[in-house]
Order: sequence, then structure tokens, then C-alpha cells
Amino acid sequence: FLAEPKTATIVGCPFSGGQPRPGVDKGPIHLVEAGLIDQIAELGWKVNFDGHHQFEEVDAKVDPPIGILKNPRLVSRVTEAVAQAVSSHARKGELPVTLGGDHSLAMGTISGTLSVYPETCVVWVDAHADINTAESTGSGNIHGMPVSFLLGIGSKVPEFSWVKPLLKAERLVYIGLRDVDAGEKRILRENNIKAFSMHEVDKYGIGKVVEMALDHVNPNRDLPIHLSFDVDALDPSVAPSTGTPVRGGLTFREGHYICEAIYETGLLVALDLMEVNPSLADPASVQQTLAVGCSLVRSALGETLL
Ligand code: NNH
Ligand code: MN
Ligand code: MN
Ligand code: MN
Repeated sequence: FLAEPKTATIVGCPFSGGQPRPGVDKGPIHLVEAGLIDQIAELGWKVNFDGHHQFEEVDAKVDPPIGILKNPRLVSRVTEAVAQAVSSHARKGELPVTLGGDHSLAMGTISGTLSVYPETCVVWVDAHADINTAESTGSGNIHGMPVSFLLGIGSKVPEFSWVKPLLKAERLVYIGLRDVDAGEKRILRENNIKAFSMHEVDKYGIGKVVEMALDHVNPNRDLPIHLSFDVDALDPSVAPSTGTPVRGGLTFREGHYICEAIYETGLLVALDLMEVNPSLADPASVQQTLAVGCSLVRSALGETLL
């Protein structure tokens, strides 16, 4: 396998229903207004723009919690639509670049990628593991749960029956974790899921961590890669405008290195940039976060330092 798309399609997903803080739905429009499309085009890509998707609304009155899961019908419908958008672009040989929006959207993006490239491995870059199940979630925020749905672990929520458990635990790897719930730690252990927390980043350095991460999910460097990047993986001093900042995160260069190294594999088939919330923090911090978001995408799409 070799990914050869030279067309990128921006899938703008103005969605915040997977978590409680308003404003993350404005992430995509701000990233685009910051010049992302032209920046990608300058790297030699043909760029399509799909969105900003207007998602069908689900009235809160007809979307009461299921257990403690919040906005379950809304999240299900939106992520299913995202799965269809991403799969249709991938099927045409385009590289979908999905801009969030909260990370529940990755239930859609990764489902879409796996439906076209079933052997895809997922590199999930985040401060959080987002692998809570209906049993383990303490918050009921579905952005903390997409990975468990993709793996098919935890009790089934009928509303999400469209999500097929297409992701195998051995095709998933995390980088950047540092705020993992006790229940999630158990899930990671019980399912033998490989994770490189900030402890390993400190111990080995980011170059070695990315190499070990890819050795685990993609030992022969021949499988497609879906990179799902939650901007809160970065240290809050680097990317302050996000809903759940956690200190002790990736530096500017560590975040970019991950993107550059994955581009270099030639195997990238889909990219998510999630959880940019332009309504949190002061204007300068918002500008900084948007600029970092754009440059992470450019790095994943081939921008080099030399
Ligand atoms: N683990 C927590 C939860 O389930 C927080 C998840 N928050 C995130 N994930 N921002 O990336 O709600
Ligand atoms: Mn569309
Ligand atoms: Mn996340
Ligand atoms: Mn996170």
C-alpha cells in the first residue's frame, strides 16, 4: 500500500455536542479563515472544501440522556453523517482532513476511513484516551468515548448501532496521554492497547516514540494511517484555546514532529484536527492556537523545514 492522494478535502465539522463547552463548533470556520486552504494548496495539493457541514439538528427535548450519555441521538446522527462524508472522499482517492469540532467526530472519521481501507491503523494523539464506555464514563460526554465504540468494547448503546467495530486493538496507538481516567487505564490494560504517555515522550524522546508507535501498529510500514490529532495533546502554553487543557503536554516541535514523521511514511490516508475552541482564552491565545492548528495540518501534508 502507498497513499498517493494529491487532493485533500477539508471536511468542516462545526459540532460541539460531544462535550459541554460552547465554541468548539467554531473551530473549523476559524481555521479556514486563518488561511488553511491556501496554505495546503501552496504545498502542491489540490484542495476541495466540503462543509462547513450544516448538521441536522436534534431538539434537546427529544434527545434525553441514555444512562448518563449526553446528546446521544445528536452525536450519533452527526458522526454517521461524518462517516459518510469521509468515506465518500476517501473512496475517490482524496485525503479527508476533518476539522472539529469535538473529538466525538472521530467516531465518524475513523469509521469512514476503515470502511474504505479496512487495514488502517490509527495514531491517536491526545492528552486523553477517549476510550470510556457507557459503564466507565464519569462525565457522560461522548467526546471521551469514541475509541470504545470503534473497538466495540463496553455495553452496546442501540442508538450507535451504525458504528461497526472495525478497529482492532492492535491497530491503535496513543501518543501524548497524561489525563486518563482510572476506568480507562483498566480498559487499556485489559485490551493490550499500546500507549505512549508523556512519561515515555520524556524518557525516549519524540523521535523514538513515533518510531516505536509505528513499529507497533504498522511494523512493515505498509498499512494506511489515520492520524487523529486532538489539539489538547499540545501543552496549554502552545495551544491554549481548547476545552480541557492539561499541563505537561507536547511541545510545539514534538507535535509537529509527529505530523512530519507520519507524512514521511507516505501512508497517511486521513487526518483529524480536533478540539480547537476559538471562544476560549484571550484573542492572542486564540490566534496562537489557530496558527498552531494550521501548521500541524501543513506538517502532516508535507511541509518540511528545509
Ligand atoms: N476522560 C474524560 C471524559 O471521559 C475527558 C475527555 N476529554 C477530552 N478528551 N478532551 O480528549 O469525559
Ligand atoms: Mn459533504
Ligand atoms: Mn480527544
Ligand atoms: Mn483531549
